[in-house]
Amino acid sequence: MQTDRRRFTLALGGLLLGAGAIGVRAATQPKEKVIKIAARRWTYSPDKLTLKQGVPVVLELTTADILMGFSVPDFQTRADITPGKVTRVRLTPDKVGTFTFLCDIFCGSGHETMNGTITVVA
Ligand SMILES: [Cu+2]
Repeated sequence: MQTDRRRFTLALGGLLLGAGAIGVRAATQPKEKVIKIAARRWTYSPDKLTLKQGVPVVLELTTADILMGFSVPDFQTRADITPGKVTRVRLTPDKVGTFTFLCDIFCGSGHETMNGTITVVA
């Protein structure tokens, strides 16, 4: 009887220690990957990204000249890229494939072809 209770206490202690270790691991997870994208008339650099499905990233968008847009219709994500500012967009791709991102603010004669692709791999 006594032995059983001690064994139970030990097991419970082990569980609590385990839970504590998991908590610490969660708190020290690496930061989200940051990808810088520089826009200018009428390109994005880089214009090809490869991301992993389910892994969140932060896109840091800047523009070298005028107001631009950044839109990824397949992920219902868009933002304005304002001169002099860094615009941060968090994206967690939830499906595999190749998807287009594009400028959705008219910015001049090359606007219609200002785009790039995001390839999401499993
Ligand atoms: Cu544009």
